[in-house]
Amino acid sequence: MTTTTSHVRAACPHDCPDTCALIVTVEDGVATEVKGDPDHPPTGGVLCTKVARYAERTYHADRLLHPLRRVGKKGEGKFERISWDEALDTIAARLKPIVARAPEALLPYSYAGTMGLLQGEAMSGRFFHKLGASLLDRTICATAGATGYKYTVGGSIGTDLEHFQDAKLIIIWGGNPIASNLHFWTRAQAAKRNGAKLIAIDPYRSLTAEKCHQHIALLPGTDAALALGMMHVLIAEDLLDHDYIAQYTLGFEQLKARAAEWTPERTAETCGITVQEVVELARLYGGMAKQGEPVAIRTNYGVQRVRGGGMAVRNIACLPALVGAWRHAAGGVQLSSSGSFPSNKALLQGTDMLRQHARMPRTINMSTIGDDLLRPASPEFGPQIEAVIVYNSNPVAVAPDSPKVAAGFAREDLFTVVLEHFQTDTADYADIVLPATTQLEHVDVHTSYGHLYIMANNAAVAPMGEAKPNTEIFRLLAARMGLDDPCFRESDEELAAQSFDAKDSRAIHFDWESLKRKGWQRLNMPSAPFAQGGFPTPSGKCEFYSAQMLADGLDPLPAYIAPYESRASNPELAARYPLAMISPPQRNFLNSTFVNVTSLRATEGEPQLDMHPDDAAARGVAHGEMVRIYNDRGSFVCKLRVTDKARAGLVVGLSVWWKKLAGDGKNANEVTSQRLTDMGRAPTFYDTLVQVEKAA
Ligand SMILES: Nc1nc2c(c(=O)[nH]1)N[C@H]1C(S)=C(S)[C@@H](COP(=O)(O)OP(=O)(O)OC[C@H]3O[C@@H](n4cnc5c(=O)[nH]c(N)nc54)[C@H](O)[C@@H]3O)O[C@H]1N2
Ligand SMILES: Nc1nc2c(c(=O)[nH]1)N[C@H]1C(S)=C(S)[C@@H](COP(=O)(O)OP(=O)(O)OC[C@H]3O[C@@H](n4cnc5c(=O)[nH]c(N)nc54)[C@H](O)[C@@H]3O)O[C@H]1N2
Ligand code: SF4
Ligand SMILES: [Mo]
Repeated sequence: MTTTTSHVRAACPHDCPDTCALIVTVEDGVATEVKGDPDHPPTGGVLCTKVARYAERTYHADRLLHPLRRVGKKGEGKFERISWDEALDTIAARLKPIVARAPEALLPYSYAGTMGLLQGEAMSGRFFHKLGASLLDRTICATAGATGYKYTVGGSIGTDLEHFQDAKLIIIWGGNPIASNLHFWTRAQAAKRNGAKLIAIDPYRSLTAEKCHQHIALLPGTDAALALGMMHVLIAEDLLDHDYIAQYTLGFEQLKARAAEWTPERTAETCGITVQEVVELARLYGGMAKQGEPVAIRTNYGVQRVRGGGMAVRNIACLPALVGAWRHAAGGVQLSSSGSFPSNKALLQGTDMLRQHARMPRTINMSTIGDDLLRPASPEFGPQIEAVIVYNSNPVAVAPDSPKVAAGFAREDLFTVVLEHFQTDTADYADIVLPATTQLEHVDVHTSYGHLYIMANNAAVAPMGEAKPNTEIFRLLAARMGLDDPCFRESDEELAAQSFDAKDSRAIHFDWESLKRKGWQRLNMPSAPFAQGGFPTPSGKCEFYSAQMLADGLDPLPAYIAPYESRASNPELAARYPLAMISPPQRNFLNSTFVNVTSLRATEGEPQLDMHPDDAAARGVAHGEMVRIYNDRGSFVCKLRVTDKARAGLVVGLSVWWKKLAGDGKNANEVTSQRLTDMGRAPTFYDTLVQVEKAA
């Protein structure tokens, strides 16, 4: 019989733009249900399939409940239980001599397993900054697009999620919101019911593309060209907002000359689509805008995981200014809303402590972790990496060129600590594994990259077993390493209270005590951010021409940068590996999180590869057969699904599988490369040529 029931306000911690408000039912100290808050406008009481199962993940039989020490070979996953004291003493004993000799030989490796400001980089940032460890460039997801967007618009600010239902045209460009941005999709459907037209631009007929009025299946990595072709038509047919251009943009004359080069014919040829598709898309977009209708673009990260990914987002971000779409709250473009949040990251992360060192520590790019773990000491590189502390990330599964990543983590002389909920592919390589709490067991504060609310997460239940929050683990490690600055003694409540500046007009009246009770608070932001210009660029205008880009060694105008690996750009490689492979997220996983939750994995079945019937026929492979996907970097095996969802020449392996839960112990990152994007030093996951054959 239940004696006490409570409802705790929480926030979804996952790397998803929606940052839902959660209400957790707790009965006698056990979380029995996780629901969406019906009153939070973005959430609207609805959660995705994954987080509706959050209790199942939290109480999973495989949760790590106490510290572990490796007893088998690296990667084998054999461990024995040890006490917290022993774990912390062992770590301090290994790290102290390394840090004394060469602090940069220590590297943090983390990403957005939790997006929380506290359990993300608060105490951990202070810890590594104080020691002078290598800095980590957190590029694995969004920096190419964010950089291209910033050059053009000035910051990660765009159309407010809460207005999309009023748009009359929505272009979903390189995103699959049914899987990865559900609460945007709800609004796109409301717009559709109000008569809006939905167009998906995606090489793959995703769940979302299938439900749009029109699907333009261009070749991967060619979006920058499509945007240039649209500009060409908009200018040639005078579908422009001359007044907006004159007042609020920079460089129109130069842009005009550049766009003139991108005839619909050249664009269609580059993108692998028809001339009609190019011309009609531009006419619809510019024509509706000219009639005063709100036209919106939701662009997402799918366009920027290729060589020219930064430029692709930049070009797309120019379009609303050309047609004056920013005049409407329901017009414009959204890539991310993260730049709207005035969080005190530098304070939380102790960035100031970097000044205590003779010089700035070097920066290691998380997207090239494979090469960097295998790199010897050198004057250019600095010391060899001798110790890595991994938290909120699963690099052995998610980082590109996985054979190198695994080889790096397998180094006998590397000391690896992994803070985790589960024994992931990466944890298998750890010397010491430390059990971390989940969102139901710790406190946090969140921003969002899809909406405009500050979110509070209260702890709903006590930590499971001996698990501890990341913040607490780094406090304990700091003490063991002899770091005695007062900042290492601040509690999570104290950190949360500092997370926003209440004097900033956007976070006005921020007060942690009241946020905790209410759960969420909307930022004070205008509904149409650039209706009257005010772009946070150097010129204050939307920059078609960017002097900053020129200074950074880039083309100052919108341009097309072909993929590293495509038939057109690299015919010799394509002769051996003729198929372009992309590996976007599965609906029921979140990157590699949830792959070990049985009910969700059962829904996705097993790793599959989608291939067009013509390509399957040419290779003599049939639906349901096991196939081997390979290139010079590696190979993995999948079950083949023959379907015209993949355009001819394209194969799609939905991701990111735990390697050890796939039949052959490998996943799509066996074949992806460590080459980086044009801007933002980001990975090129969707810029990959492969060949496919029947598996032996
Ligand atoms: N269910 C679920 N939700 C997620 C995630 C997840 O793993 N699962 N991941 C979260 C994270 S970390 C992120 S960054 C976001 C990602 O969110 P999105 O950026 O929306 O990513 P995807 O859902 O992968 O959609 C990308 C789409 O881009 C398409 N695409 C691939 N290459 C190209 C290209 O060159 N051009 C164009 N136009 N399209 C292309 C793919 O086919 C895919 O349908 O989602 C978040 N939400
Ligand atoms: N082939 C291919 N590879 C990709 C992508 C792709 O589309 N295709 N997408 C890329 C993208 S967009 C991204 S963002 C990256 C994501 O890569 P990661 O950021 O590594 O994300 P996850 O795989 O979800 O791993 C997060 C881990 O953090 C753990 N975790 C969660 N909360 C906590 C916590 O509070 N404390 C601790 N200690 N651990 C916690 C989870 O258990 C999980 O194992 O993957 C990239 N890799
Ligand atoms: S993963 Fe995204 S859609 Fe699902 S509950 Fe979390 S924030 Fe909401
Ligand atoms: Mo991501």
